[in-house]
Amino acid sequence: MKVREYLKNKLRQGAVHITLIDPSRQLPEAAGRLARTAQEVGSDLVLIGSASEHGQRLLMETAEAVQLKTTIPVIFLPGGSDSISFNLDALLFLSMLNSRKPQFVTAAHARIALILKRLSVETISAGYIVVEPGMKLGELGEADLVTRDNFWKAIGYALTAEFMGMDYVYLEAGSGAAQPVPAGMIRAVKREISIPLIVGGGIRTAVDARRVRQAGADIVITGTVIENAGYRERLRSILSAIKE
Ligand code: 1GP
Repeated sequence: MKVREYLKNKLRQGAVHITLIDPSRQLPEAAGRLARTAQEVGSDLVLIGSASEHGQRLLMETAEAVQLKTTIPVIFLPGGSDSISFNLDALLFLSMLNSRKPQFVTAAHARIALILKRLSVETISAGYIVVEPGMKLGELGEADLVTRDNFWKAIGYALTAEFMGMDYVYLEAGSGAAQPVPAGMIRAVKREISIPLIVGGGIRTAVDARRVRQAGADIVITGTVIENAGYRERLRSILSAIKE
C-alpha cells in the first residue's frame, strides 16, 4: 500500500505517531534496534533524516538496518545533508515555508524532482514551518522563525501550505528543543486548516505528547526521546498519551 493511503487509514482511526531516527546519532545496527522498539510500542512509521551531515554510506546502512528490523513504513526526510535515499517507502517532500534560503523552499527539490519521478518514488508534501527555538534546523535553513506568541504568522504559513495544495502542515520546534510548539499555536492553526497537522520537536514526555495531541496535532513526531536511557518505557507512555 502506498504510504499516503496508509497514513490516511491510520488517521481515520486516530492520531499517528512517527519515530524520527537521525543517522548521525548512532550506528546503523543500533538504529535498527531503536526502530524495532518503536514499532513494538506502537509507533506507526519511521522517518529517517537529520539536520546534521551524515554521509551517504551511513544513511544507506541506517536505512537498510531499519528496514530489516521493521515492517512499518520507513520514509526519508531530506535535511541538512546532501545524502539522499531513493529506496525507502516514500520521501517527505518538505518545503520550509519560512526559510530565507531558496534551497530549503524549492531549489534542492527542483534538483531531484525528475529523478524522483523516473524512479517512481512516492512523495508526500508538507509545508514545514519552523517555530522558535528552531534549533539546528532553524539555523541551517536560515528560518525567519515564527516566535512562540505569533499565532497569526503560523496560521498564515499553514494556510499557504493548504492553498498551495500540500498534503500536510508541519509545525516544527526543532529537534532537541526545550519545549514543544505551544499548545495555543497548535490550536489556532488547527482551527483554520483542513489538511492534517504534523507537530514535532521537544516532545519528551507523555504530558507533552498529550498536550500537543489535545491541542490538535494529527501526527506527532518524536526523535530525541529514543536516544536516552529508559527510552522503551518513555516511548510507550508517549504512545499511550497520543493514542488514548
Ligand atoms: C521532529 O525535529 C523533531 O519534528 C524531533 O524532535 O528530537 O526534539 O523529538 P525531538
